[in-house]
Amino acid sequence: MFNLILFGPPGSGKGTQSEKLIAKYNLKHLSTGDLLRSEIAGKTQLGMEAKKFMDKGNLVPDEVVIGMINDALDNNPDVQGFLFDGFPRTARQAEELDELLSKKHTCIDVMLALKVSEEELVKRLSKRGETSGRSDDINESIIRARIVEYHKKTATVADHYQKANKVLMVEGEGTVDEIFERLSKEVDRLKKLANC
Ligand code: B4P
Repeated sequence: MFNLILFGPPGSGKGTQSEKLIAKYNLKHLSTGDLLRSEIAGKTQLGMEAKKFMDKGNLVPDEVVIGMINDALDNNPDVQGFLFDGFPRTARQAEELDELLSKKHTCIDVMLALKVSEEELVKRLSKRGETSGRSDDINESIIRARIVEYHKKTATVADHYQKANKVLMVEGEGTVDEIFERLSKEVDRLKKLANC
């Protein structure tokens, strides 16, 4: 298996680049943001609970997202690898993910971390908010709250994988194709090493 985490602040291009990476490398895409939005669309109890946090730009409680990832791993036993997008987002989520993968005799091969300036993040998300209908993109104060939440709780997740020497920083500004090329170059190199 080849398992990768695409990491970065809100608006850094995780969702955008994930779509291209899963197609090229035949990976199963696990986006906790997408999973949560589909629960909201289905008006499930989990979705209604999660919405309260998401609408304020806060993270959803760990138990909820860890449970979703656990189910997704169990439901996809025969894939060539996973691309985790927007997960893990807290130190606890990272520890739980390592444990879940180790039970399946695999691990994270690499964390590719997109580097983007705060002004560019706000610009991209505000632009998306004009058309996406996403309640967390509609005003700048919620977008900034998500960035604060990232610095408070999520940035530390990179330290967790840094200890195992698994983090690679990638410049996340430029055109979508330029960034995809940078990411692909790293994946091509790392796939040959296949750690897990
Ligand atoms: P996510 O769905 O993960 O949303 P996101 O952080 O905004 O990133 P996304 O992937 O959607 O955007 P992208 O950067 O691709 O999370 C939403 C919420 O769900 C969180 O705030 C939280 O409440 C909750 N949540 C999710 N996972 C959780 C977890 N594990 N634990 C707790 N809570 C969780 O793109 C942004 C925009 O930039 C797009 O419009 C795109 O077109 C544009 N763009 C991309 N690349 C560009 C480029 N190179 N140039 C210009 N624009 C670009």
